[in-house]
Amino acid sequence: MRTPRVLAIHDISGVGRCSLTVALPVLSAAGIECSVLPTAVLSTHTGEFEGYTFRDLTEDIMPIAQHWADLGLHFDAIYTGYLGSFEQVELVKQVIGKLRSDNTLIIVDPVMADEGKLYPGFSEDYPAQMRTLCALADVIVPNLTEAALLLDCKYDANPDAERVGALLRALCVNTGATASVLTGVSLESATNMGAAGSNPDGGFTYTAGQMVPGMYHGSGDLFSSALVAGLMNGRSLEDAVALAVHFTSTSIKRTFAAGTETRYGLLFEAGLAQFGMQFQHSADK
Ligand code: PXL
Repeated sequence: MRTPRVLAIHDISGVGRCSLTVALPVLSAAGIECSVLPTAVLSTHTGEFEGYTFRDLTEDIMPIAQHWADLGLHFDAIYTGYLGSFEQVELVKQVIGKLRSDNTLIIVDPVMADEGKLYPGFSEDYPAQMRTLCALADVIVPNLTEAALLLDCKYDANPDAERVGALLRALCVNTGATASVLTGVSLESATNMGAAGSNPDGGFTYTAGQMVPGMYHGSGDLFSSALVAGLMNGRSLEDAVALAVHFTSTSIKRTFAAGTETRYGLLFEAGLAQFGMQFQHSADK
């Protein structure tokens, strides 16, 4: 059995459990080789921290990708997340063009905003630039804020099922992505929170976990990384959304119960072995 290889293109924030410090352990636990292209090195993520350092690695992006192209490496998926700048989005599009082959799955998490606001450091024209990266994707994974920015429509924090369906369809039509997954969606009842994934027939599927009060940094990255883990293990989009909701939701509950500062991220480590177990190949059991 060949180990699938995923290229994760994100920043690495040393502390705070997001981007590559989440993608690496989650994909490895799921039996996937996670190659990394770090776009920047930060001391912490940019949410709720002040005085963080930021080392931009823009100049290294193309030489790194070129080396891999020269080595003739094959990537089964390319998974992008937080990108430091407008220019980096452009470069990542070129990297995808250089390294993708016919059967490389492209997953774009258009990390740029939450709770109705762009993250610090992103300009108003960044969403339009991110839309051009989404056009290359098989699957995009925006939260509700990012969806509104990609569609240039009003942010609705609590859309009903009809609106969620319309957003998912519009995300595919307007960006050119093949499928879309919307995170931070609460349907069914005010006490649940989950994600919805588009169906090729225009409908969608929805999975939810228990709603926990508070805003949890890195939950989008944990969700997307788990989604990629599911897809690379041959799960359908619906099943991958469900397992990613489950893993994220249990991690949020554990973090809430521990009462740790949410800016330090989700306590996902204690659930990682169990998460990986669902993907164990019968030969390894
Ligand atoms: O979790 C997304 C993320 C990733 N990387 C950096 C961030 C954020 C969100 O704030 O600041 C550097």
